[in-house]
Amino acid sequence: MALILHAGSTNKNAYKALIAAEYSGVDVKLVEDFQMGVMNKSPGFVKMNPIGKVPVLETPDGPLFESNAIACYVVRLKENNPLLGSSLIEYGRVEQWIVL
Ligand SMILES: N[C@@H](CCC(=O)N[C@@H](CS)C(=O)NCC(=O)O)C(=O)O
Repeated sequence: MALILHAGSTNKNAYKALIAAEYSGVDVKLVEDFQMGVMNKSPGFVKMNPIGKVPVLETPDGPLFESNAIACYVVRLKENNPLLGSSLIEYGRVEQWIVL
């Protein structure tokens, strides 16, 4: 079953998770008919992210916010995912691009 990502379809921060998902073979879908400034301010959304910002990913273990954290979570869902690197220098290089 797909993990649901809360954000609009043109949100650049949501693209990080969607691209990571595509490269990792993980099923992530944007929530339908997202309306910025409306849905992300609803009580249900604020329970998922108290600062009311997108993206937020619904996971089986609860919601996750911050796009970099979401992208890393998605990548780690695939065992031995080469996107994570396989040596200290590769881990560092992955990290350096994530925090930019
Ligand atoms: N550092 C956050 C930034 C989140 C963020 O600023 N999202 C904007 C849209 S790109 C937002 O939800 N703005 C709505 C608001 O501030 O009310 C991330 O990478 O997820």
